[in-house]
Amino acid sequence: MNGEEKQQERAGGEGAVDGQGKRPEWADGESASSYVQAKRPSAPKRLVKRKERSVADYVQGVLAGDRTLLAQAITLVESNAARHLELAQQVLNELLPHVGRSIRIGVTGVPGAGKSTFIEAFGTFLCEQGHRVAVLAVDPTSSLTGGSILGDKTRMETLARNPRAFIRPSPSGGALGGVHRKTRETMMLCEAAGYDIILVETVGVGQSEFVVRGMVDFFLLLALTGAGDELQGMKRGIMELVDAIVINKADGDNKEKARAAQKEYNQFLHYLRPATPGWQTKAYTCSALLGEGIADIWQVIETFVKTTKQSGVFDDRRRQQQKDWMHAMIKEYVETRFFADPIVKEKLPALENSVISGSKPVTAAVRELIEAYERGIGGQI
Ligand SMILES: Nc1nc2c(ncn2[C@@H]2O[C@H](COP(=O)(O)OP(=O)(O)OP(=O)(O)O)[C@@H](O)[C@H]2O)c(=O)[nH]1
Ligand SMILES: [Mg+2]
Repeated sequence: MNGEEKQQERAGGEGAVDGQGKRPEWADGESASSYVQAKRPSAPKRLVKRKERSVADYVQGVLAGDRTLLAQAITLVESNAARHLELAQQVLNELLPHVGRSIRIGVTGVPGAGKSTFIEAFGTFLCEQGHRVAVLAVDPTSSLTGGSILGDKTRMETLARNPRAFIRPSPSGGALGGVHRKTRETMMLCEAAGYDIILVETVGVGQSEFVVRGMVDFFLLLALTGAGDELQGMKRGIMELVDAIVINKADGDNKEKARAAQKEYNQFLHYLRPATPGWQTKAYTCSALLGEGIADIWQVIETFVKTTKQSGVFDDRRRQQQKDWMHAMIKEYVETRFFADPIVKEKLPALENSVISGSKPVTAAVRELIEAYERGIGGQI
């Protein structure tokens, strides 16, 4: 058990459950907007026993950099219970003036690329440079498998013990949209607690890359040698999203191959539209295991931040990200409301059948359903 888990354990509260990879009872895997349905799970005993903290407790604790309170505040924003949502939003509102002053870095790559090893080496290096580092995760698989990419804290043992670092396993959020909100809000809490570098790890599958691109300043792809195969395949999409490609495991016999891959990637990148205006995405090599090339990558990121802050691209992106996040949440909310509506539930199966059998055009069926829904809402007001 590492330091953070011990602290959470001592706290004996919400924080304690997460470190063990178990779900709090009230985190029932609903999407973020399901509070709206006013489904209110009964309070679990563990929470009743301890005096509930006030908004001021959380705010003061987080601002003071108290790790136990930070962990509990994160558990609060991760909760799907309606009363926790209200409290969490009050806490976030108070902390708003203290968020945003970090560099947010996303790390993606196929399983086994060395993301955890890289974050361990990179995070430790940054701590040595005087930074405070928070490590979060967006895990598209956790809702399916019950696992967590940061469940394997053993691979980040050194960093987990570092008092300047804070590692948080991925939230059990159900739909990716829910995970998205939770990770964004966790990021805000970590910033308010004084962490000036936020590292977000994600496995490069499905939609998670887009989600992470939408919440970070700098996005890094960890790749392996054998670039040729990847270049042929669908990896092109991800290459257009990232600000750097780092070929990991450039050590031992693999060193030469890594250099060759770097060259190949660079040639290919030359023809792609860069992910960030005014910044040429390039390939680099490193050995996360030996810690080689890690300092160089930090230099690349520092140059990126300087360049994009000067050009205004850095702040533009942050503003756009806020707006996109807002729109994504509205969509999620409206969609949940729509499909939970009794009229929609009643009419949908028959309309689906008529579309499948070809007796009604899709557009007509959709209009009929939406009109019925809107009439229903009209009736309620
Ligand atoms: N030789 C060498 N091995 C490495 C390097 N980085 C990681 N590895 C090894 O590669 C394996 C996978 O590393 P992880 O850091 O767990 O990879 P990951 O991308 O986090 O994997 P998932 O969490 O499963 O997605 C481990 O056995 C590491 O020891 C490196 O720079 N050089
Ligand atoms: Mg990992």
